[in-house]
Amino acid sequence: MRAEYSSPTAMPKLLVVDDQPLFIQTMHEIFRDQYEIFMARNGEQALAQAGRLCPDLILLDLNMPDISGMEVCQRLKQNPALADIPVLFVTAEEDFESESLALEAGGADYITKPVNPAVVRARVRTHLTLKAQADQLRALAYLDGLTGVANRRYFDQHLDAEWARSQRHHMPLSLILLDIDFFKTYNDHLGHIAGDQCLKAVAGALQALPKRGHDFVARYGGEEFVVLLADCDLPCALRKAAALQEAVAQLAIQHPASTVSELVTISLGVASTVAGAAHTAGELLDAADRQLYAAKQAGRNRISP
Ligand code: GH3
Ligand code: MG
Ligand code: MG
Ligand code: MG
Repeated sequence: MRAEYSSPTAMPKLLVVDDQPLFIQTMHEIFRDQYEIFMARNGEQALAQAGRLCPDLILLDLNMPDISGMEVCQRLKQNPALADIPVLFVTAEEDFESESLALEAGGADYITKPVNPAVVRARVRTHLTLKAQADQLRALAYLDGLTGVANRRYFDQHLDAEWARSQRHHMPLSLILLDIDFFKTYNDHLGHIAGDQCLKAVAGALQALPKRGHDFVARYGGEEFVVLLADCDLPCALRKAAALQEAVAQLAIQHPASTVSELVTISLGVASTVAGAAHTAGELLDAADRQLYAAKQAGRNRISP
């Protein structure tokens, strides 16, 4: 799942794929007032454009000289980053066998040429609405409402998947658990609204750090966050932890009630599969939790080990 959604105010992006320039022209005339139109003349171009633009919807011809529309659709559906884009086939093939195969391949709809402008418009609108609703539901299910980072449920799923992947490929996996220091007194002194703003700012700083391929930030609970680092050993994770601590320091949020700094600080616990020899994903989490506790005990605003 992508954690980013196109803004509802932006014009939706339509990718029109057809080997006939005249057909692309027709679609352009039908849709240009409501959507941003991109075009591709063959399957290869379609896949490249889809990857680059991540369009909101694709109108896809079935018969094209190089890669067939069917294969383009299958390849889109195999790519997790593109699989959710609705693909509407638009074709002169009127037989039910082509139609059922196209729907089997993951097509959301099947429209026959010559198209009726009102019908194709209505179908496109329907599929865009369904897509927007699905995106909203996914955001509700997987993202934390306050901070916008992944929630605990998404993290739990992701941890299981990354644990399995690291075992399969014999790669290290590391985890950083971090917690805002003296956050209760922050709330007590400045109020809950300021507390919420502080949580948002900290989450934003964690998320904004440059990421390697599979780094994953989630809100673990209250004022606790977790960062999962795939293919990263303990020294790598400790460097990342130092960067996170520095990123929060750079926010320079005043904390009048803290006894370790005049600014908001975090404590971080780091655990890694190789160094800690955890046998399950749960053991890795427990190890990071023990390290976080150690960082708190040692005086806060620090990284353990
Ligand atoms: P420590 O340094 O040991 O972590 O102390 P602490 O005060 O940060 O820890 P404690 O667990 O006692 O307090 C956590 C506080 O976080 C209490 C709770 O009200 C606050 N908190 C949790 N979630 C939210 C939230 O969504 N918004 C706000 N404003 N506060 C929250
Ligand atoms: Mg064609
Ligand atoms: Mg705390
Ligand atoms: Mg806490």
